[in-house]
Parts: sequence; structure tokens; C-alpha cells
Amino acid sequence: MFAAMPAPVNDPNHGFCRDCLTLQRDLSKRCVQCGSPRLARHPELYSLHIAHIDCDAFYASVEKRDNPDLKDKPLIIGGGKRGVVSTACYIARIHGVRSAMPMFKALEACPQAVVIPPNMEKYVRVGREVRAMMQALTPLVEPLSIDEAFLDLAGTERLHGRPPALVLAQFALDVERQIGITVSAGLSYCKFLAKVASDFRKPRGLSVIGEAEAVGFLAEQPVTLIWGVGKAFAAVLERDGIRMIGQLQKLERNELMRRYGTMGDRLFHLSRGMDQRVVHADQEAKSVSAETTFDTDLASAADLVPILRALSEKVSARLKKAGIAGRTVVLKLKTQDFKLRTRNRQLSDPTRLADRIFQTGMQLLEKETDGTKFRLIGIGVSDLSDDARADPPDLVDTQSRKRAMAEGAMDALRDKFGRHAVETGYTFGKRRNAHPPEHLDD
Ligand code: TTP
Ligand code: MG
Ligand code: MG
Repeated sequence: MFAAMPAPVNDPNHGFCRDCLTLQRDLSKRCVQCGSPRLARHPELYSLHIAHIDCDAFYASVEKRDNPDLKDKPLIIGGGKRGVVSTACYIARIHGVRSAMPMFKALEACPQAVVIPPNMEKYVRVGREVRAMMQALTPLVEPLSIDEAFLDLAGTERLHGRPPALVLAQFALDVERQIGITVSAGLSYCKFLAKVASDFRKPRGLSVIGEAEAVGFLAEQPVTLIWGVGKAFAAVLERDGIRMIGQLQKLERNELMRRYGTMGDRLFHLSRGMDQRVVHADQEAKSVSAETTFDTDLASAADLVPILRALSEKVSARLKKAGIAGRTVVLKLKTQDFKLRTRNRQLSDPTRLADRIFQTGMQLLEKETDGTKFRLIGIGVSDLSDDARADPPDLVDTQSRKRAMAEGAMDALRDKFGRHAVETGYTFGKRRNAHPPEHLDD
């Protein structure tokens, strides 16, 4: 049916119906086909291709789907160990309930709310189902969390027979029908504004921010809309009399960088809607890694190396347990101002040895320890394969063969006496420096 219609063209008066996807060729308030008021119109509707999709009140929507009695009731998912709200459905939000609010406050605001403790296993499962549907649209899916991802739909028009805006609208309908929850989507020319847009008309929203309107739109928004401007940094800006993005637009780049360092550079670009970051396909599921966030930011190799060693051992232990090995070593650093640095190096053959992971990580780290303060370090391997081809003795030099043998001996001792039974010189006595390493992914 769709193919028989005339092709969609960019025209401020044209658009489509988000319920039956029929193209609209005038400015009427309701769909010419089905009468729905949910129409999408925008002058750049058919030329934008960076999308951000986020599920609406995710945990609560899943619970409502599984118990229709809850449909019209205010619902809070929360409680549990931390005693805070994980999320609230949109009915409970009308009463003022918000994520991260202490439970007792939430129940003061909305005493009639139904409270359900989170069932993470279920949400992870549903999140994966939604993600699989995204991956059917484009390989360029970059997940940000359990319920959201960026998608780059450039070049998919021939595959889908429709431009990205219509693909998104169809996707939202498909998720509703097939999974039983709702999503909101944002469409723009860059990641920053696609994410802003998806949050703009929740729930069941489809918002578009085009290039022509970006600067004007941003001028009217508070600085907290900018990625990385949290409460603390907003307070710094507030002290300088800056509350709205429009005020940042009036400041030169040099001035912003003089005042706020590298964060100033981000403020300069994002305030003007300039964001060159590309959508990276999800490769994390194909890697094994470990990372840790420090109590206080660290800059020196002396501080970072022992942590890198401990993390390498952790990655190695997981590889050995899973019977796999990785050929590319990836070092991840997050700077004090939340800039992410990832560096990687490919090995001649896959490894599962802590020492090879660590030594390669050290080489990558060497170039980064230039006085920059870091808040996080992570190490991992990607390019995974089973470990039959890993660390071939004849290809690994004599030194590392010795280390590999020593590592085998240490593994045996650890198996017998526990993980901390044997410590290398790098980690000995250093474990207190950081939070326990966390898994990045599986
Ligand atoms: P969000 O996408 O931030 O929120 P949401 O999906 O509940 O609501 P919205 O419609 O505004 O997108 O987070 C996704 C899930 O992550 C959320 O359902 C519960 C969980 N979560 C927490 O556990 N604690 C939090 O503080 C936040 C923000 C989310
Ligand atoms: Mg959400
Ligand atoms: Mg989300």
C-alpha cells in the first residue's frame, strides 16, 4: 500500500500519520485516512537520520503490560535495598513522583500508588527484545542503557522502502504491538539533539529537531540540557550568571575554554548544536572487560598501573573461565571532566593471559599519562574467539612464555586458596585505592 503512494518530500505542510503512516499533503489537524490527531510534520522530516529511542517509564510499562489491572493505576517500581524509586508510571508522575526519590517521599506525594519491587531479570530480557528490533532496522545501534539507544538510519531508505522518520514511526507501532510497551523517539542531524528530542514529548513521542531551528531552539533551553552539565556544574555556571544556553551562544570559544577548561569546548560546540560524534555499533557484547571508578581522581602511572594490573587479572580470569580469548586489547579512560578515551591494539594472536593484556594495556596507558586526571580506568579484550588458538607458545617470546608459565602456576594457587592468595608486585597492597572492579559487560 505504501509503495503505491507518491514519495514523501520535505515540505513544511506535508507529513504523515503516526498511527496509519498515511502521507498527509495539507495542514489539516487530523489524518485524512484514519482521523488520528497524531501527525508528524517538519520541514526537514525526510532528510534527518540520527535517531534516539527511549522506552517510556520502562520498568513500570513492563509491569503494566504483565498485569492489566494496573493499567489505570499510579504505579511505582522501587523499594528494595536502596529504598528509592526506580521509576514511576506517567500517572504517578502527575502526582510528583520521580526516579531516585526516597520511597517515603514518593508515597507522601501519591499515597494511593501501587508499589512493585524491581524484577531486573525481566527488564533485561525485555530490553534485549527491544534492542533486537532496533538491530533489524540498522546495524548502527549504540545502546546507552537498558531502555535506550542511538540509531543511525542513513542509507537504510532502500532497505525499508521509506525514509528514517517513517521507519521510526513504524518501529514505535511495532514495539507496542509485539512487545506491549511504548517508546519515544527523537530524530535530528546529531546525537545530542536526537537525545534531547526523544525526551521532548514523552510518552509515545516522535520529535524532530532540524538544523535550521537548532540554534534558536537551544537558546531557549536551560544549560542542564547539555550533556555533562549536572547539578554541580550548573551551579558553577549559575555563579557566573549563566542559566540558559542562549547565554553560552554569545560567548567565544576561547573565553569559554579559559573559564571552564575542556568543558568550555563542549559548551561552545553543543550550545550551537555542533556535535560530530558518530553512532558506534554495539561491540560491547563482543568483549570482556573490567573497569573501576576511583574515589579520588588519579593522574600518575604509579597510581594507575597497579589498578590496571588488577583489572587485567580479572579480565583474564573471566576469559579463562569462559574458555575464550581476545585479540584486541582495549584501554578505556575517563577524564576528570567525563571525556572518554579508548585506545586499542591488536595482537598477533588472541590472548587470555593477564600478563599480555596488562603489558599491552601499559603500552597504551603510557601515552595517556600526561598529567591528565582520570576518574575511571578500564581494560578489556575484543575480537573474541575460543581459546584453542590463544597464546601459541612458539609465537610468544621467551620472556612472555616464562610469564605465561608463572601465570599458570598462580592460577593454580588462586584456584586452591582464593583470588587474593597470590599478588604480583604491581597489585600488592594497592587494592584499597579503588572501588572493587565492576564488570563492564558479559
Ligand atoms: P529512564 O529511561 O531514565 O526512565 P524511564 O524509562 O523510567 O522513564 P522515561 O519515560 O522518562 O524514559 O530509565 C530507564 C529505567 O532505568 C527506568 O524505568 C528505571 C531505571 N532507572 C532507575 O532504576 N533509577 C533511576 O534513577 C533512573 C533514572 C532510571
Ligand atoms: Mg526511558
Ligand atoms: Mg532511558
